[in-house]
Amino acid sequence: MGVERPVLGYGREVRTELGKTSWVDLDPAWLDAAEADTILAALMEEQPWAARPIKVFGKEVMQPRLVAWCGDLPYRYSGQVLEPVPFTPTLDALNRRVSEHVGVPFNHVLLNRYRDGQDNMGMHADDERELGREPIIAALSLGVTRKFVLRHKRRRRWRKHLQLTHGSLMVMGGACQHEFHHGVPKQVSVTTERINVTFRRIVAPR
Ligand SMILES: O=C(O)CCC(=O)C(=O)O
Repeated sequence: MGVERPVLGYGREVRTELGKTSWVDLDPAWLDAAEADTILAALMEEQPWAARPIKVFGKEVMQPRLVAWCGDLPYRYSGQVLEPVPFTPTLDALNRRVSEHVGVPFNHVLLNRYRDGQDNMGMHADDERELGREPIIAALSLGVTRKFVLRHKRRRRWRKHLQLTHGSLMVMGGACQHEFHHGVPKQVSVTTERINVTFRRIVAPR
């Protein structure tokens, strides 16, 4: 089981309790703008960005965004397998820093690149068995601000909207992946790019 209450170090983050057992933390300026710019430019340049298919209700469709990843172990989600890929120096340094900050030894990094507001991520939960019972998921946002939606799985009218800004770090924990779906909706007014770097700990490879 993951660490229940990460001790975050910068003092700006805001915890939102999502009921009794789930929570989300958001530090809107975990990286300052200059550092966020540098990391964004490095990831744009270094990563082998690819469009990949996933299975949605048993049907293969292209993901409406580009992806890249690295990690020591395979990660399976939405009918695809992300095979192990060595960490680049940029992502190794970032992974160590986020792991230390959150207090979880993350070993998998998934990057999503939203080319503009048409690119999006459907509502889903990161509840794969290999992430353990109550996974802590951290996500660094770089580039244009996008809206992030959390929606209760059963009480679907219950929603929370967060604005994920350049350099922000969001952490979801507790029972969040069991009780809530999350996603990044289309925003047609957005014309520039965003990268989201998501940190996971794979504890039980299938
Ligand atoms: O881009 C985001 O903020 C969401 C990423 C996400 O939900 C995921 O990688 O599972």
